[in-house]
Amino acid sequence: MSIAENRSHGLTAEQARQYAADGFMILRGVFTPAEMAELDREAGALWWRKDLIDKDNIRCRWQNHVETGECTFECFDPVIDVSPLIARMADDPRILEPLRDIYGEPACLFKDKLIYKPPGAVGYGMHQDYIAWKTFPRTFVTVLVAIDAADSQNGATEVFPGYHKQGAIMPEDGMYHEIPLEKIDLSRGVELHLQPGDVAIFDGFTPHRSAPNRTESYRRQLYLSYNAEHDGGRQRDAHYAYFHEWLVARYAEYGKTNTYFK
Ligand SMILES: O=C(O)CCC(=O)C(=O)O
Repeated sequence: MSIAENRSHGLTAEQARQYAADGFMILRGVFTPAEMAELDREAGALWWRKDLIDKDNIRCRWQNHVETGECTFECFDPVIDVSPLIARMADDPRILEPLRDIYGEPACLFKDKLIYKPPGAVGYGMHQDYIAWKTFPRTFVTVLVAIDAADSQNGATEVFPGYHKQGAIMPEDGMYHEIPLEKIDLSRGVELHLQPGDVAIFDGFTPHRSAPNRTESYRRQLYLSYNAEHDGGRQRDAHYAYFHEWLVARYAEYGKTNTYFK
């Protein structure tokens, strides 16, 4: 039976081969303009949730402005519990079927983020998403859904193909590490230039980074991450319970002890 037989959203054998070789892939036009208009409105409405956006709420991630240094809200992590629309998207066959072809078995949602990348946000240093916590799945894969177009000007995510086969590049000590740039051949970088409704998928061991957003507009993306069913099953709740404990401990190291999750 061919890989996509009887299913309308599965990968072709060539797409599956390319993903296995490179550790990332792009699927164009997965979500319709009407669906993206709805998601655009949802992300806009969430941006105004002043009851949630607070420096002490560990749901919220912040970044400095590349020119002024001003600390700006940039991400909800998690997001599906405050957005039934995004929860439905995370369960959409157009995401789950490609993942089933990558895994050879069903995918389970592990983590969900809405990244706004507002004007001036500095972006991310080189890293792999895998972090060596006892329960962190080695089959971690992220599905990025572009809400806005992403390009070099607004800091598209840049992935480095092939390295996923090496596993963890940095020590597996349960801490987050940026990867020194000399460990990566930067000429291999591929910026994920996307249009609204496009989807990119990349492996938890694929090194990636993103440059500052040097435009006056947001570069909004969903980052929905999954694990293969055999690798811990449905463990999203357990992940966030552990992640929150870990975050609270990290903040406490900097003297910040009044954190909460809402
Ligand atoms: O926003 C981006 O381009 C990268 C985000 C990222 O790497 C992450 O959240 O781990």
